[in-house]
Parts: sequence; C-alpha cells; structure tokens
Amino acid sequence: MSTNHDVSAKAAKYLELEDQFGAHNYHPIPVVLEKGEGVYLYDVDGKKYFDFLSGYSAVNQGHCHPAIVKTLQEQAAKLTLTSRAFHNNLLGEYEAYITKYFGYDKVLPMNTGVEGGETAIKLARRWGYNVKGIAENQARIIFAEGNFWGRTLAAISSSTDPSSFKGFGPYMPGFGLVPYNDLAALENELKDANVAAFMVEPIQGEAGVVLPDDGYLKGVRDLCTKYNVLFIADEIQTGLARTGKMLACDHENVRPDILILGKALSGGTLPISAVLADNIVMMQIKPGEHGSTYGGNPLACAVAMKSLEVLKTEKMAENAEAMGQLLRKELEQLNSPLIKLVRGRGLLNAIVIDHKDPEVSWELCLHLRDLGLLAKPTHGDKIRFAPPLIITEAQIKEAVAIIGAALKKLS
Ligand code: IF1
Repeated sequence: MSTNHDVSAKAAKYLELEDQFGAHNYHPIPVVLEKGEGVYLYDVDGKKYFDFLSGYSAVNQGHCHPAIVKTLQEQAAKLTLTSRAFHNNLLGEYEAYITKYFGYDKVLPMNTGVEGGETAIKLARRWGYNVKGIAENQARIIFAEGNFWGRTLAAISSSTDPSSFKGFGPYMPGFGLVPYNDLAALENELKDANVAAFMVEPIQGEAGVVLPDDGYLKGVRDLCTKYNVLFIADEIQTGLARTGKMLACDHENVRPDILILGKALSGGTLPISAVLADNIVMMQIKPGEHGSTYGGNPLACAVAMKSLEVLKTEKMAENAEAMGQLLRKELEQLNSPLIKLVRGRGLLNAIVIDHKDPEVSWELCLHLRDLGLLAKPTHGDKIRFAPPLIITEAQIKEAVAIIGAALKKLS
C-alpha cells in the first residue's frame, strides 16, 4: 500500500488553511471540491468525481438541481427572513404543502436535523405529561443502540458511540436504550408507564447502513400503539426517496406518530428540517414555548416545496429502487474477496470490507478518489455508497467499474 495519495500543490493550500484556522473536528478525505453538478463533483484542479456520499444524503436530488437553484435564487432576491415575529407569504403555503404531502395535521419547521430530533422529543415529553398523564419530570424517551441523530448534548446523551459522547458529560436524564431490531427488548421497556416515546431510524445510517429484519417497523408501530407510546421516526437520512420509497417507513406501510425530516428537504442547499405530527401531539406546544430564528423562513419554505416537488416529478424514489438493485447486483458480481457483504435499500448502501487491517477502507477510499469516485468509510470496515438519486444505469456501471479497479489495487 505505497500509493502516492498526495494532493496537488493548489489543493494542499486549502488543506493548510483548514488545518491552521479550523477546529480539528473532522478527518476528511483529502480532496478539495469547488463545483457540483448532478451526480458529479469537481475539485479545484478540475478533476471530476462521482459523488457516492451525496452530502450524507442531503443531495438526493443531485448537486445544484436547476429547478431548486432557480427557486433559491428568485426567492433570495425577494425575501429571505422575517423571523416568526411576523407572518410571511410562504410559510402557510409550505405548511399546507408538506402536511398534505406526508399526511399529517401539522408541521413544525426547524433548520438542522438535530433540531428536528430535539423538537420531536420536546413534543413527546409534552404529550407524555398533558395527554398520557405522566407525572412531572418523569417522562422517558427510549432510543435504539447504535442510533445517530446529531451532536447536541441531548443527541449525544442517547448515543452508544464513545466518539460521540465521551468527555462531554453530564448527560440528559430520562433517556433509555434498547438493542436495535429487538422487539422483545422494546416491549419490556414500553411496559414502563413513564415512557412517552420510542425514537428510531428505520435504517441505521451512521451505524453502517444497518437494516432491521422485515416486520420490525410494523412491530414497533404495534407495540407503541399497544402501550400508548409515541413512535418517532428519524427519517432525516432514510427519507425523501433515498431508500426507494418516499419514506423508509413506507416499505412496511407504517405511519409514525412523529416524523422528522431534514437533509434532502433542501436538496443540499440550506439547512431545513421539519417535524410532522397530528394535532393531539403538535398542539401541546403553545406560543413562545419553542422555535428558532430561521425556522420557517420564506427562503427555506420556497426551497423545501421545490425540493419535495422534484422528488415526485422526476420519480426519484422509483429510480433509487431500480438503481439500488442494479448497484448491489453489480457490486456482488465483482466477486471481490475484500467485500464481505453488500447491503442496503434503494440507494442507501454499504459494503463491509473483509480485511484484518482496519486502515484498508481508508486506503480504498483514497484509490476510489484517485480513480474518480468519492466515498467515505464509517466505523472502520464499512463504506457507504449513496449516490444522488438521479444516477443512471450507465453511470452505475461506470462507477462499479471504478470500485472494481480500486479493489484490485489493494489485493
Ligand atoms: C456529522 C453519519 C450521516 C442523521 C440522522 C439526524 C441527523 C443525522 C439519521 C442530524 C446526521 C450526519 C451528520 C454528519 C455525519 C452524518 C452521518 F455519518 F454520522 F452517519 F448522514 F450518515 N438523524 N447525519 O444521519 O442531522 O443536525 O447534522 O443536520 O458529521 O455530524 P444534522
């Protein structure tokens, strides 16, 4: 493994700036990007890459989607922010649009995904006290081991990954954990009358694209109904056509009580998140009790509506389903001894690398970069393959040829 993975002198300058002036809270693949178009990214030296990360599934619609960018530019020139101290002419239209789109009474607009999670938990606690009748300060929220929902103190308080939570205590009380994909363990917890909600990702992204058994989501729905507990689905990564359906919950036809969306709600242009629920949950929060400066701003409203619209008009869920099947089949046909496992749903996929050296996934991603494909290892031995949902059959085949060539450089 003595490949020369040096970057150009031009790229090195950008790395130095970040190294000197930025916090060292990331360890990126050494590549400096300056342009995106559809499924492609371009670096500062003009080299073109397939994007197989899609901004962690924020760029489902493809980089700089023309219709989204047009809407963004037009609205940016007209009105961007009023704050919620006043009304704006797009908020109500957006709220009507997104609630109809997903079939909920109401929406609460926020910005980042983690704020969506925080909002869902605040709603669940309120519902727990006001509706379920839990005694003050006794509400519990249950999470699945291996979950990832962001970096706030609440989010890391539910984390089982030491690199997320270690050294940042004390942690949020009132949280519990059960193993993922374990309905018996969940039922055991839900018997506690102080439990207000179970919050779960339909497929665990950060954990390495971990799919539960068929029937798990249906089982979660049934248990939450049985024990009068809210089912919160974190579809920030799995939602918006990524897994081959508009929501990953649609694969089992289950409807969560609280739905959290983010990432691709803006096609990668702005931080936009949304929490959807029916009145019995949403109306527990009263004026002045929750919000944010940017949540529901007119620019975000316009961009979110267009981002949702193109997912449907361009049939991105259908394409994700078809291209995902092709991608997994082609990856399996590489018959690489280094690929232990190919797994995923739609275009949310991962390979598990079979090698005793954990550095080999990183090395593979550097070879992929050199050959024109960008991907990132997660948890050592896994590499996520999640291109924009507009990818074509020919592009999938070309990308898999690159992956095959990169794997050969390692063996
Ligand atoms: C980082 C991974 C992806 C998420 C789910 C909520 C959030 C996320 C299911 C919070 C965010 C990110 C954030 C990014 C890395 C990342 C990630 F590698 F950790 F696993 F996407 F795959 N729920 N996911 O996946 O959303 O507040 O960030 O908008 O470095 O933290 P956010």
